[in-house]
This record gives sequence, structure tokens and C-alpha cells, in this order.
Amino acid sequence: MVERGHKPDALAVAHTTDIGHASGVSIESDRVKLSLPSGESAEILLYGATVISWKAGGEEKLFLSDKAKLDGTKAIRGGIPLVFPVFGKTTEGPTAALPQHGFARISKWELLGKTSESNTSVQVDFGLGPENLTVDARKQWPYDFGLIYSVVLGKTSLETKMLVRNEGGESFDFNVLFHTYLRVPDVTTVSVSGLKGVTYKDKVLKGAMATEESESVTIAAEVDRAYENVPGAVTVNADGKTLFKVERTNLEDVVVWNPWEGASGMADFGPADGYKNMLCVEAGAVANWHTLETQNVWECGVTVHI
Ligand code: TA6
Repeated sequence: MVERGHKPDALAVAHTTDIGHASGVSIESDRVKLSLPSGESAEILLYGATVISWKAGGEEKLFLSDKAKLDGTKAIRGGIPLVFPVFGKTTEGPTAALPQHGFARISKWELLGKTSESNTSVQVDFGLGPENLTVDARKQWPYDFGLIYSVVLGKTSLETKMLVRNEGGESFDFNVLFHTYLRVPDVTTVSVSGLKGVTYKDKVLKGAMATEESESVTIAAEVDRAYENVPGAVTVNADGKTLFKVERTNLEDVVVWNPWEGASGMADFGPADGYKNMLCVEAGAVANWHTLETQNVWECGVTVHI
């Protein structure tokens, strides 16, 4: 099973931390809240280890649908759902039986504990292994694996990291992606930089491949693109300012998604015009399978800076 640090101690410290005055971790039955003395905070549900809120600079930085189901009956529409071990839906191969985007976002994760804390940063880790899966998910993907997911709240950043371990006797292939719903004031006035010259698969055009020609990608209709091997940081800009800078470690691809008016077809999407206040910029390893040999470990991460 995945483990990090001394779980009982970490939890004991977390329970006594005084939120609002020091950096800290507060634990409720279904979620964990992080906070810094300077006011920044994050909230993570154990269901899917989904970050559902990140506040910094006095503002919410993530979009969460007001119709999102937070009771563990459906993947969360908003925040940062975790995609593993498959991006999208396959119809053949070892992930064919899994639902869209795999089981990580619809499984209940274990809180492993707080691993570090200072006045300017606090980190918690979550674990997921076969023992946490439903009987169905276990049958659908019968590999022995361990995931450790870390969320690090900083004063002007939120870092999310994943460690994947193959604990079984055979190799497995996987995708991983942080399906981050960024909150933006008006999606029609933002642009995304850092993608020029990058090849992408356009799901709106039934998977056609294209090359990005624009220095600044703008959103004026449904966009659903998986950019492959993006060389550097991607920024989301508006009014000459950078709203978000997305930096990746060991994650080669970036998905940009906005459902536009198609949002009205999603029962858990609200308000109806909420698509104007969101843009998914998703760091991942999705264009190609990653193969993890038996007993090997693979790590990746993404930091969103404001
Ligand atoms: O990451 C983009 C994407 O795969 C889109 O194709 C899309 O429809 C979306 O994720 C949301 O998927 P979901 O399963 O959460 O409805």
C-alpha cells in the first residue's frame, strides 16, 4: 500500500492546527482544508482527491459548477479531477472496461497526512491503491499499483503532484492528467500562450490533427484540443496581464477545453452560462501511453502560478 511519513502523527498534528492563524490542515469526514496565515486556502474532497476550491489574492481561482455532485455519486464537475489510468474512453486494450477518464476521480482516496508546512506553504498527501477501489473498478483494471497525490498550497501557487508505483509482477500502461478547471472573468477575453507550433488532436473535429498557428489562442466556440509535447510553460492572459502560468514537470501534453454552449447538455453543469467563467488547461501525459515496469515508480507534477 502507498505510504508516506508517519500517518498517525501527521493526522494528530493536523487536527490541532488552528486554521486562520497559522498554516494548517483541517480534516472533516469527507474533505481536507488547507490554509496559510496570509489567507490563501484550498479544499480537497477525499472523493477523487478532487481539489474543489483554491483561493488566493482574495479570489476563487477554480471553477466549480453549482450543480456539481459532491456526494460521491459522480465525478466532480469543476475543480481539479484526476484522470488515471486512461484519458478519455478506450474501446480496446487493458483500459477498455474502464469509464471515461478512469477511476481516480471517482474513487475515495485515503488521507496519508501532512508532509510539510511553513508560513508560506502547506502540503498534504493522498493515497490510492487497489484496496480503495470498488469491486467493479478492480475487475476493470486488475493491476497492482500505488498512487500518491500531493497538493501543495503556496502563497501564489497551487502545486499538484502524482507518484505512480507499479507494485505488481507485470508492467502496465497508463495516462495521467490534472483536469484543472481555471476560473476566468470572461473566457471570450482570455488568450492562451505557449502553444504556437505545437501539434494537437482536435476532438471537436473528430480527432483531426492540426498545428497551432497562433501565438495567442482565443476561445469563441467549443474548444477541445490535446496539444502534444508542449515545450514550455503555458499562460492564460487577459487585458495584458497573466492570470495563470502553468508549469509542468514530466508531463508532456496540455489539453485545452471549454464546452461552450454544449455545457447545457451536461446535467451537472451550472449556471447555464458558467462556461464563460471557466477554461480547462489540463497538464497531462495523454497522447501516448506511459509504460511502468514492475516495481518502478514514475513522478510528475504541475504548478499553477497566479
Ligand atoms: O479533457 C477534455 C475532456 O476529455 C473533453 O473531451 C470533455 O468532454 C471533458 O474532458 C469532460 O469530460 P467528463 O467526462 O468530465 O464529462
